[in-house]
Amino acid sequence: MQVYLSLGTNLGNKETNLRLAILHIGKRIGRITALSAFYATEPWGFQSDHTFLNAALAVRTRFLPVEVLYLTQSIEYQMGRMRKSANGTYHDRIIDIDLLFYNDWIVDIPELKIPHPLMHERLFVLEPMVEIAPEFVHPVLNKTMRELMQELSHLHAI
Ligand code: PH2
Ligand code: MG
Ligand code: MG
Repeated sequence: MQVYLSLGTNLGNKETNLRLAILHIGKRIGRITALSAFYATEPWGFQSDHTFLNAALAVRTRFLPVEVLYLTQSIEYQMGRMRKSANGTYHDRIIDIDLLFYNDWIVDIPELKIPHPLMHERLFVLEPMVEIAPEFVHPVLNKTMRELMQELSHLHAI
């Protein structure tokens, strides 16, 4: 089973936060088969003085989607994340680990949506995904990461 994860942090030593999360993911979720560079990005969807560092990675895992979710939440908690985003209100955070894709599966239950419902609107997710999996096809939109990023870049240029 292959899962794509997105990482984000905008508090503390951001590079250390990403490296530590990656270490935990490798130990607890599965073998990391691809890792993007770390991208410095502006806060998206909320106001903050703290800019982000974002990355994406591919993990080979034996766990099911909900199990991966619990593991990522456990890692976030272990790393000291306090407040979670609720109903579209975002907060500064030490670490955020989001599930983007799980094979080509579609998961739609209250606690988990896969593919991540906003990923195609976020350059901070698409840019690292294009780096590690440009030809990966979004199973709902039926477009590659490269195509989704081109579409989004055009929207931003208008
Ligand atoms: N995560 C959010 C909301 N806004 N902006 C950036 N640049 N990077 C993020 O990881 C991010 C965000 C919700 O989780
Ligand atoms: Mg998030
Ligand atoms: Mg999250």
